[in-house]
Amino acid sequence: GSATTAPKSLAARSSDSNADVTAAVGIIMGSDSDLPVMKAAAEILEEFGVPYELTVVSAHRTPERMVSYAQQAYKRGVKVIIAGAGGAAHLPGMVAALSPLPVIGVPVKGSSTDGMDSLLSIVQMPRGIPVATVAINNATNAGLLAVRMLGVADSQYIEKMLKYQDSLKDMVLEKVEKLER
Ligand code: RP5
Repeated sequence: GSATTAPKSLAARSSDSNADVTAAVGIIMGSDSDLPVMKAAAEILEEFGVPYELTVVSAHRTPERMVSYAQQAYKRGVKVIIAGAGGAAHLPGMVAALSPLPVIGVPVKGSSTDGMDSLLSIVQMPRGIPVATVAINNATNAGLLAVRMLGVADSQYIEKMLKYQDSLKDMVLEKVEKLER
């Protein structure tokens, strides 16, 4: 295919989309072992009706794929990239270096250092190349932050976010009511 055509594994998804829809958010991760954490971002995007794509791109094991993904994503219409990785987590920062898009980094907790290795690898970016880093394993917040970014240009997401925030408030108030009963 041409340079701006998505690989087959990158067909946009969301509950109410067909395969021709352009993904607004690209979710990438260093390994399929990151999927149990990263799927929370996909669940949020499903909930908000955001077309997204999801795939594995490894900075260390598939460096050329990382370069082409990062260089092509904006040309294919992707607006925000969510990148998750564990350990020596170079993927989010390298993708931010190669792409003009906002990159949200998700530090994925590994087995040896409680995710601190990944957190510090992702958050300590040099001036000039930002990565918006969420908490360790908090792919939910990465999804929500992506929705807020899309809200800048698409007010349906602002409306949906206001409702989501209301639902969080209701949830807490219900618990308070039960506690105080
Ligand atoms: C990182 O190494 C990946 O993002 C993953 O979190 C970690 C381990 O990968 P696997 O050895 O499980 O494939 O690059």
